[in-house]
Amino acid sequence: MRSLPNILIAGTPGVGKTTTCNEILSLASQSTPALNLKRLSINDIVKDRTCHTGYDEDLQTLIVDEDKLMDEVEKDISDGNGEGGWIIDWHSTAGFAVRWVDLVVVLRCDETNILYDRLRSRGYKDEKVQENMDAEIFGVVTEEAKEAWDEEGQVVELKSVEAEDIEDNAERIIQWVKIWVKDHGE
Ligand code: DAT
Repeated sequence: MRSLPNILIAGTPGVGKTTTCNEILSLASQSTPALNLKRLSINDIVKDRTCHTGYDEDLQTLIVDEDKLMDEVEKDISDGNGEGGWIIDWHSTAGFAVRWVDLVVVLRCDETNILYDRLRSRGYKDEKVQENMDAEIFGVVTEEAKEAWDEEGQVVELKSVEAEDIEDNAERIIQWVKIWVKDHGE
């Protein structure tokens, strides 16, 4: 039984998932009482536990072995009797079992010039920048999430354009966690 919810922070690369997760964890530790939220960085799992089959030079990305990756994710999520509190971030919701996740937050940056600059400053090549820009414009991540999590309110989109959005979003997510805890309390 979970005592804290698991939250998947999803979105196109560059929308601010890592920054938002860090802010959520920082606010969680400052809460009274502190919320024991933990980070599950899927990027780190892919690299550290070799959940990939090689590197795609054109798209400058590791070719993810989704089955292996999801086995690893399930192990971590089930750890400690599945007590929950995982803040998971990944560019996609594909492969995640609906039952693992209580809330999917899709971060969105509809100011394409801003997203373009963020992706460029990472040294991404044209093809990779374009692929990600297209995904963001068409709302691919939200669509995919809504197909899987079909209950009202389980998928929320939050704007992540300006620096203050990071704080606002993290604060909203913390408030949501507190309400979840109250609703699911013993
Ligand atoms: P992601 O983890 O989604 O790939 P990130 O958190 O690494 O994204 O952010 C990429 C860069 O963009 C990083 O330099 C921080 C900046 N950034 C992201 N979201 C932002 C926002 N809402 N306001 C200002 N800067 C932001």
